[in-house]
Order: sequence, then structure tokens, then C-alpha cells
Amino acid sequence: MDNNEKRMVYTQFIDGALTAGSNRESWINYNPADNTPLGEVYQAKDEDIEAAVNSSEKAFHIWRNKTGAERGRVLLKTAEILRYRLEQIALLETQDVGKPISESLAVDVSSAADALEYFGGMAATIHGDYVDLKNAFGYTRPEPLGVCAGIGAWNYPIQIAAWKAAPALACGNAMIFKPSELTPATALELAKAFMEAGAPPGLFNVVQGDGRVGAMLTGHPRIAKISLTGSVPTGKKILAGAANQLKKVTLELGGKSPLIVFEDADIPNAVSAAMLANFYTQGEVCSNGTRVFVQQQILDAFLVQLKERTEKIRIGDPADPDTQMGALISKAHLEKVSRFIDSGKASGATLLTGGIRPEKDFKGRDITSGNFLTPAIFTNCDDSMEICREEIFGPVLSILSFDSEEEVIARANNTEFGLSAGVFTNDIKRGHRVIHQLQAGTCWINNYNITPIELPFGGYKQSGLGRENSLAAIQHYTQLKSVYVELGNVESPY
Ligand code: TXE
Repeated sequence: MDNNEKRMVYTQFIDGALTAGSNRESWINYNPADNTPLGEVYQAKDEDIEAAVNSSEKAFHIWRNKTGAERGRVLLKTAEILRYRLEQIALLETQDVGKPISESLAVDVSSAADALEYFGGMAATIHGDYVDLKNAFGYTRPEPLGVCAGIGAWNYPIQIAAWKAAPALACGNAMIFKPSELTPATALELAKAFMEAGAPPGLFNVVQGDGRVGAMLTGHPRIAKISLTGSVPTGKKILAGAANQLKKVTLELGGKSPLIVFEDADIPNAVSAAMLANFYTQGEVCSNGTRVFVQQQILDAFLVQLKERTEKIRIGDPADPDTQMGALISKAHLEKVSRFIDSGKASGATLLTGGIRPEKDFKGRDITSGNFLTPAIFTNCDDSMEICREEIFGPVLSILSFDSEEEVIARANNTEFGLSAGVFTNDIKRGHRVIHQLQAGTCWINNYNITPIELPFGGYKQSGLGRENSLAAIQHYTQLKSVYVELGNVESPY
């Protein structure tokens, strides 16, 4: 088969089926592992957005009149279908993102199914309150918003789509989802699974495209809410674009999070966490602990173990089950991360290891055609360095030493971000005392980046608005009506 025959076509999924739509503008989607073309992606145009909104409104009117239990059953069935198709969808995700297949199997598709199961199970329990009043009573109704839009980033495509769709649909809404222009594939698999599970056509529509399509969704008067996972600059554009309609917005944005290791920490565990917090998914994770603060007393011992274990990470073909680190999402992103490596060196930090483009992978295969970068560790860093202030979104770990608890808390908080934070210590009082003072929304003590669906995920400060997952998500996909019921007469002075 020549390349053309193997090429996918990524189109819209509107009203229950793939549709070529306007089909006027397209671009090529590349496999980060070797930059070969995977297929052609078609940019949605105005008429496609209108078709998606019309279809979603139709589905919403059917869906909102179902009971929570009926809605829950469709979400649970969708989760079952994803788990049944785990291998197939995981491979699509790995080809799109460049992440190791072991990650796509263990995390991406599974956590999408987890979200659908969690909110599918909760759908029947979403209810209001009843209040006894004087010769009257009151009750509240958590009502759906209508048609909601989800806009995704490229690092966890199907997880992001499901973390938005599951609560949205459980609360009775319909959703139009736009995946990142770099990863068009698996949102379409989620859309197919919803249909097979019995969702009304249009309940979960997918439109493809870049920021222009995201802006069209943001400005559309019949879309009630926008939920973004993406960068801080994009979050600000969406909030501005939603302002004139006072549209509801939730934002899951970037970070430059601290991971603090105290002198009494279990060093092997702390090193494991630092590696997970910087090199998992090639470091392309928003909540990563990229500023690793290590108390002076254990700095040398920590660095010896961190360097030795980091240099053993198996980089290579993401489709190989033995691979532990794959390719960065694009050539452009690889260039951007490489510029941060140069910046770190130019600013006087020491590149302890990594930060180079390997020619061979751990099995000796030529990987020069892919976007590979060996995991980098900088030491002798200063808080003011660009690599310690800006989100790099790549495998670049900055080590910062500290002496006292008060000092490290102040330094950890000295950022406009506030997504996550981690603390390693065996002193239970210190662990909670410190984590309570860190200005971050998603925190860990003696672990990092574990995000069970039962806990809220989201940021303080410029890392976002609102929360995903847990019961907290329900308030972002419902609007609360209060009803007062008179059992007597109207007492009137007139
Ligand atoms: O973001 P971009 P990317 C963050 C991560 C990093 C970024 C990387 O920290 O900063 O995401 O992902 C669409 N109006 N998170 O490069 O460029 C765009 O098409 C409307 C945080 O994809 O911001 C894409 O679909 N939409 C996260 C999406 O926004 C617009 C976890 C994101 O694109 C738009 C993962 C516009 N004007 C990554 N411009 C978390 N906190 O959970 C672009 N888009």
C-alpha cells in the first residue's frame, strides 16, 4: 500500500456520524516518532459549527428529559466500549502524541474510561435540596446549561475529551469538542463509542481545527459554556472572548510547579517522583513538578541517584512496549524545548545530563527522523533563570537547593502559576504544614502526578479557573434554580 492509501482522513463528527463537512482547508497530521504523515485533517468552517450547534441542541432536548439513571447507563456503556477497544485506541493515541504505548494503555484510555464510569455512576444522584419554610417549602434544581464546548490540548487527547464530556453529559448537557489541531484522532473514537452506547446523535460532536475554530466556539451565542485545557495565553483569549456573553468558562492551564524534597525524605521515592514529574510523557504534562527544590543536606545523594536513573531511561520507538520515553509532539516543539536548554546553559546553570538529540534508541534503531530529546537535568540553577520561571513543557528538570522551610515556601510560591505542588518528608506535621502554605490547587505529599477521578484537578492563580473531576465538576456543568412554594395565602399590604 502506498502512503496515500494508508493515510487517515480526520474530519468532523456531527449528528452521529463522520462528515466531510465543508472540507475546504486541510493540513497533514504527522507521527512524532518519525514525522511520517498519518493523514489529512479538515478544518471546520462556519457552516460546520452551525451544523454542530443545531445537532447538539436537538440532542440536548432529548437528553435533558432523560433521568440521571438513563444518562448514566449510556456513560457506563461508553466506558465499557473504550475498555474493550483499549489497544486500538491506545495505538492511535501513541501515533498521534508520540508517547510510549505503555502510557497510552495504562493511563490515557483507562483514565478516560474511569471518568465515564465515575460520572456515569453519579448521574442518578445529581439532585437538589428541600427546605421546610413557614407555611411553605423550597427546593433547588441543578439544571443543565445546554450546549457546552470542550477545547483540548495535545498531550492527553482522549483523557481531556472524556474529563470534559463525562461530567457535562452526566449533568444533562450536550458537548461539541475540538481536539488540538495536532492530535485529531481519538476524540473521534470517543464520539463513535458514545453513539454505539446509545447516545442521541449530536450529544457529543467533534469539530477539527486550530485556534480559529476554538474562537468560533467561544463566540457562538448558542454555546453556553467553554471548558479549555491549554496554555495560559489561550485561557486569557477564551475568557476575553466569552466576556461579552458572560459565558461560563473553566480553564485547565499551564504550570511551573514546585516539588520540595526535605532532608528526611525517602530519597529513592523522591527521585522516582522527580523523574515522573519531569520525564513521563516526555515532560509534556501541565502539572509537572519542574522546579525540584532539594534541601542542601541531601542534595549530593539525591543528584547521584537522579542522574544514574535518568540516564537509564529507555528512549525510543513509542510503539515498542519496552520504551519508557517517546518523541515530543512536533519538530517545532522540539525546537522550542531545545531553545530552553540553550537558555539554561547561557544563564549559567549546569547541564548535568541529557538535553541532546539521540541518533539511536535503546535498541540501536535509528531515530533521527523523530522528535527525540534525552531527559535533561539542570543544577546550579537560580530562581530568576528563564528555565526556572517559564513552562517548558518538555523533559527538562531544574534542581534548586534550599536551607529552611520558610525560605522554600516563599520561593515555591514566587510564580504567577499555581497548578500543582509536591512535598517529600516523613515528618507528618511538616508535610501538611508546608502543603497548606503552597499556593497550588492540586497537591501531593510523598508522591506526584497521581490524579484519581475522585479528587478535583485544577489550579490557583493563572493556572486556571474551576476544577475537573470529583464532585467539584458538577457545579461547572449545572446552574442552580431555587423554587419557593407557597402553602398559604399571599400576605399583601396592598
Ligand atoms: O496549548 P494551546 P497546547 C497546557 C500546557 C501547555 C499547553 C500545551 O501547560 O501550556 O497546554 O498544549 C486551542 N481560542 N496544558 O499547545 O496552544 C488550540 O487549538 C480558542 C494544561 O495545545 O493553548 C488547542 O485545541 N481556542 C493542562 C487548545 O486551544 C484556542 C494539561 C490548546 O492550545 C485559541 C495539558 C483561541 N484563541 C496541557 N488558540 C491542564 N492544566 O490540565 C488556541 N486554541
